[in-house]
Amino acid sequence: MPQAVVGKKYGIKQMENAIKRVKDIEISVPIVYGTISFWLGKKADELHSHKWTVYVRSAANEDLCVVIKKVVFQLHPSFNNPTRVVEAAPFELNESGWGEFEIGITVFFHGDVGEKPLELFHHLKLYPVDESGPQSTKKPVVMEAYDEIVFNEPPEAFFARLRNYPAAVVSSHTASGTVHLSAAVSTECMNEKRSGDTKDHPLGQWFLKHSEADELSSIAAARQQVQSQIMKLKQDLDVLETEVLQLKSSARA
Ligand code: SLL
Repeated sequence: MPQAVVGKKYGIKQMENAIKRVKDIEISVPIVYGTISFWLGKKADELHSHKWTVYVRSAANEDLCVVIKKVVFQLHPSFNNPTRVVEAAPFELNESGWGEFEIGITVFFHGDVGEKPLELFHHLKLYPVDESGPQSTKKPVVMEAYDEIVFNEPPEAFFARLRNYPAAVVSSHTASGTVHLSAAVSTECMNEKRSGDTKDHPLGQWFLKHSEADELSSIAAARQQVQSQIMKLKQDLDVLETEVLQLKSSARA
């Protein structure tokens, strides 16, 4: 295999040419990334009002280690060693702190995936959006985002490893349309002691559902809310315009 020389255009090109890709195949890996944070209540001190977990998980809670080699979480500079590297699934990090900030999440794939690292950002939320109610130590604040990592025309070696992997949806685009190929359970990526899946995760009860139907209904609800706000603003505007007219006519009188 030709040697790739990083930074030299020619070397990289050679390397790319050496990878054989599977035509008409797309692999999609649905993922969820986010944070779950608990208020510490009586145990809180000035620097640690909340404990929280940031994670990247499979939307189906399967083990992601077949695809992901490591995840780097970039924390706020006020933390000790703010660059945290997690090299095994589940890709998550537990911390405690006092403030909200943007967490950088860099997902590195295995070499045979043939893709550059994926950069994600997630806003750590400690306080509920509706801050009127009392904080609770039992009910956490959960913020999650759903996404799909899509590998188009994957390298052959990666495809061979992944085609029976339950967290991946393999589609074949042919002239007759898109076919979802069946997925069987793979034990390829179990580490000796435990699986890296998140099916029995201690925080599992707080994980959100991210089906397409859920997404659509929350979009519909948000749209309705915006519509009713627009209506209210229009009514307010009407009232103000009437007042302006009245003031103008009384000024003329
Ligand atoms: C804010 N801009 O002012 C944000 C910064 C930083 C939070 C939040 C550190 C904890 C530790 C920590 O929670 N930093 O030192 O262990 O709200």
